[in-house]
Amino acid sequence: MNRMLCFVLASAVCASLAYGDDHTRAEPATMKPSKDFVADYIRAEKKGYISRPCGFDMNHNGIIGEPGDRLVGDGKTRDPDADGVEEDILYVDAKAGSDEVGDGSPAKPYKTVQKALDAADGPADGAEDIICISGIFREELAIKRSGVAGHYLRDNFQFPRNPTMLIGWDKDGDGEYPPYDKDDIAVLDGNVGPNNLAIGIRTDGKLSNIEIAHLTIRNYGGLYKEAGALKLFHWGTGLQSHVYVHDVEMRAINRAIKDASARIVCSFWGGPFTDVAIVNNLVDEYASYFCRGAPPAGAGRICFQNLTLKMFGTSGKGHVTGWKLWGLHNGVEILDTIVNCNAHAWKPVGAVSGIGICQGAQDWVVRGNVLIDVGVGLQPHAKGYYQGRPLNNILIDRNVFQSTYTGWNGAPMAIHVQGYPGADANETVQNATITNNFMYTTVGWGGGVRCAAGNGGGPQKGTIRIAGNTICGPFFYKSIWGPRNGRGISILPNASMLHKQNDYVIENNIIANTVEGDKNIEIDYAPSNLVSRGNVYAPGAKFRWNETKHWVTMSFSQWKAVTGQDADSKTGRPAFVDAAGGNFHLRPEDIVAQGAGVDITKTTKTDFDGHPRSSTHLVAGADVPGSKTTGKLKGKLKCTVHFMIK
Ligand SMILES: [Ca+2]
Ligand SMILES: [Ca+2]
Ligand SMILES: [Ca+2]
Ligand SMILES: [Ca+2]
Repeated sequence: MNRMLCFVLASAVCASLAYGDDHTRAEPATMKPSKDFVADYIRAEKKGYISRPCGFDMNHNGIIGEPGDRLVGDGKTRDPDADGVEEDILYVDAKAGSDEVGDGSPAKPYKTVQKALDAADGPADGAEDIICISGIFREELAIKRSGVAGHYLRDNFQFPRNPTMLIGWDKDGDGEYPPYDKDDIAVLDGNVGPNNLAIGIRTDGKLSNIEIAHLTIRNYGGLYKEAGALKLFHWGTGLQSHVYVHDVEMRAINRAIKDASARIVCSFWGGPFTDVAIVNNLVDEYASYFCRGAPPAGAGRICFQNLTLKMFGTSGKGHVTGWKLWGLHNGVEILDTIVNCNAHAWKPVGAVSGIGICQGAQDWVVRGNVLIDVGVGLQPHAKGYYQGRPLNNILIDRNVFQSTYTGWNGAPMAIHVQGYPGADANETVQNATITNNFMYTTVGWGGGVRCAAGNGGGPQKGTIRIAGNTICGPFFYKSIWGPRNGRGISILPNASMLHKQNDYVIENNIIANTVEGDKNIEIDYAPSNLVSRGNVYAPGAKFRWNETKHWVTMSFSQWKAVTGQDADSKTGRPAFVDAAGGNFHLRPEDIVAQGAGVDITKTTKTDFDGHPRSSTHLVAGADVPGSKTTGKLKGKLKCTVHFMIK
């Protein structure tokens, strides 16, 4: 267990010292968003968890919730996937069931879920086991049987075809499942029973082809290690695969815990495992970690999509994290998900981080998410946990970062690319691409994008690209010396770093501070291969370049002269739809960002909305107005996974 490793990632508190001593500036007046763009966007674009009557696709045709998909666990249908094989369906009723005289039929259900899980006979008979539960249960469950091997493709992702299922019982037979159907109840409640881990796979080790759906898991997370809602992976030989969790509401998990690192809502300890889909689930007011672990070599094809995470800490103590994953896995996607620090509800907050992509991880896509008062951190080194390879091929695309919490004692950042002077050349971030994001704050960015990439062991490889983003101020943070100027983009590796990252591309961004003196770009050395072009900066924007004194800044014209960059960049204030409300789409009449920029279609094919970018109709910033042909997710929830092939 990597328990010493409690690094605060992108959002919070530890950066003020590293930033050095800026000159003091006035703290900006706190503004409220004039209109809640983020809330509208979440609804319109179907971000996060959406409670729905049926999340099953039993006939594997890629369409969820059709009439034929709603027969599983209805108390009648024997072959709910219509494949000609009658499944082993076992029913459990917390009130009317009996473990003594029950037989698992709908007329004579068991009383406990574990009784049904123990009675399931496994995949050898060719019929998968489906456990349907009704009532409130006070159990810690151990799934003991794999499903029948096999998968089908939906949106290019492998889902289990005939899994062992643990699902809510549609007892009223209306084709609507809990928790959406309030007439049906399927709740695992740790508050009135054993409360460490709700569902584990413990007895038989590594199991594959598992589906858990349409349940509520609440009030778990007790005194022992590996407390939480789900621990579905195990160490050992062989590959575990095809685990699918959807339409599960996880509420108040790990709330009483101060020692965070072994308390994980959805544990990713174990491995290797592949083809894991955690899709359309609610994780409401949790503490400690949502997802933590070190998926090793051979692990990958892991998709998180349409989750809503809302944090709730432990009285300002300990730390709360969305994801922290490291190890030699390849291929994780986090899509269309809301990560909400929920800071206003539990202040004073302790240490908080959103998405931590850590040492050894490669081929990640973080796309289309909404991150509220949390950020994304790339942490390639942790002392004592050497992985022997860099963070590589990390794409952070089309996300909304919103920061409105004033309580941080440091420098809020949307994206933090970290680097360590003591790390070797493998413990670094090589290729990372940051595109099409809205970074919006009412209270200040220490750095919208902060980069400290480099290492101490050898020449730094890779390129960090920051292209087509809209980063808006105020740029401001509180240090121990008082309020300071922040930055839109800062490249500030530790001064003692022997091999700093020299390859940066900064293209087509809108960087818009609101207070004169705030810095649009700050770089305290002279990267030998900086490309900066096609950007739109705020009028009066300040810059810093190759200067050890943090308070020394320069004008845009001075910056162009000393860097030799940004000849085709400009200053101006683009016409946003509603900047005060966080909506950084461009108005059609904008003439500042439209027509500015360079061709970035080799870096990114779309804009913030997934609309195509043109190589000739150039626009700076994340939004290309008037471009509306493809790319939006409408209607059904999809798992649109597109892993980069190495
Ligand atoms: Ca279907
Ligand atoms: Ca069947
Ligand atoms: Ca069976
Ligand atoms: Ca129902």
